[in-house]
Amino acid sequence: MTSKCSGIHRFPPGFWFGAATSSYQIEGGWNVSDKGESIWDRLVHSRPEAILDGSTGDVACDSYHRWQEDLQIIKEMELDHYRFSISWPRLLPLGFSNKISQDGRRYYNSIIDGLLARGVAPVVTLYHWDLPQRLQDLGGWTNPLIVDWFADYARTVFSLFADRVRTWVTINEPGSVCDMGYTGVLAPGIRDMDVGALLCTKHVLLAHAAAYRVYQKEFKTKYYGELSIANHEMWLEPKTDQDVETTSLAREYLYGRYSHPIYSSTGGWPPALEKYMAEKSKREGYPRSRFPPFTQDEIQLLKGSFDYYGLNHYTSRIVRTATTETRLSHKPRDKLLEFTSRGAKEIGAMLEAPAHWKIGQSPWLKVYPEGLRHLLKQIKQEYGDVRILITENGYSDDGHQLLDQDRLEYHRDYLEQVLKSITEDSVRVIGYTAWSLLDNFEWMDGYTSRFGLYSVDFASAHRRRAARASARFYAGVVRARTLSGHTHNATR
Ligand code: PNW
Repeated sequence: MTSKCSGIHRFPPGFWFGAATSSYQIEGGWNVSDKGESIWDRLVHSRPEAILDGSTGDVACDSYHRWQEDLQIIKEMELDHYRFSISWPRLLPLGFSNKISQDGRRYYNSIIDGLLARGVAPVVTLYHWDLPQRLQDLGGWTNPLIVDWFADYARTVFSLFADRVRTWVTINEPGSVCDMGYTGVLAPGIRDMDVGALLCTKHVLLAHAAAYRVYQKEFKTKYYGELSIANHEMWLEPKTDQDVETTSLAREYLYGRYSHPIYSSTGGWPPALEKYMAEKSKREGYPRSRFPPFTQDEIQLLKGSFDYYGLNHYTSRIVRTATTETRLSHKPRDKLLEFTSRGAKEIGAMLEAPAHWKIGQSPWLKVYPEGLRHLLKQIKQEYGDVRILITENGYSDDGHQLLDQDRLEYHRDYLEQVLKSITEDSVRVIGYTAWSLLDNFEWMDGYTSRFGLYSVDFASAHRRRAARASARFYAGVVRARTLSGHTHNATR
């Protein structure tokens, strides 16, 4: 390392370091007390073959019972914030806000109070993919009424917890919810990319905006909290000059759909994509665009519905324009590629990763730290000088090692890019959230891919947690507020 003692390597005062989890992935306690069934409970129980190791989140890290151990490790790392999510069916067993579970309420109160007692700020996500099954049976995110249902749920959450929670994420990765939920990859596992996913896109965004407006009208003047949505964004780079236009359409398709309506000064769908989809739908013989337009009122409702920019980032891709042959011959090798290759069919883009990029245990996780800096810069260029909170960033391995040098390096190298973007590009990154605090149920990968700074022994009844080298490294960064001057090596 060079310039060890210079201020260049120091994170700005007030920068937040945290770690994240989500309810279904860690809690377990899937049917305790009066908890309702979620779409993930339904999926893992009815289609065990959909999960790589046939496992479930029935017990997971058992954080429903062991939340105090989670608080303990958060304390050990001296984190500034902890991002976790509320399980909608745990708090509202019927899906609707006519019945609040006292047990669910007690559970989340304990976590929030426990965090505050330890000087840790709670960052609370309202929806991290565990929709009440009852609402799914009524059409889930494809039913426009879910906008009201979500707003009601949000109001309930705010009225219970907003006196102590200042930072909120409405929806985790709307793109994953809709595009992976409706290619059959994630729950509800419905395959309707052409229409279902795009209906979901519209409603999930309006639901976010409705929750944002509920807070703004009914809670903001009392509590001054901040809300946003957490988008998953890859850095996409054109392969050649000829691929610039395709790359920009791919960006609009993969994540501009979820950011342009909220963060742009004009609002509404990304214009090129809206035009492309309208023309394509027409060619396909649809009487109206498969990509449902917004009304003027909806555009206004969504525009500016944020207090910071929530960003989940893991990986990057090189984009080239698809030829007819590549589209037909392309065989997806993993779930994410399956989704992006469908995206490729929709917009004619092929996503690739150079062979020399390191790959995590999750086949989609190709490591390119510089991509994060490019992406942050682009967000600033597109949407102005917005404050950005990195709500997720992390690396998977098979979990066998406590000396997890690869994960340590991933966090170190991505954090270094964050620092560069703050100091050299003047991007206002206000915090970094490592995914994940501890190993957990990694959706379709079950327990075969591990993202934890802490390992969890899923074979032990106690679900024993143990610090990995990456956790000690991260704790060192949090303490020193710099990347230099402490150990970068897992062997110690
Ligand atoms: C996130 N991609 O999902 C989720 O928010 C977490 O629940 C999950 O455990 C974590 O990442 C690791 O997978 C992702 O398309 C969804 O590259 C999609 C992508 C990456 C992460």
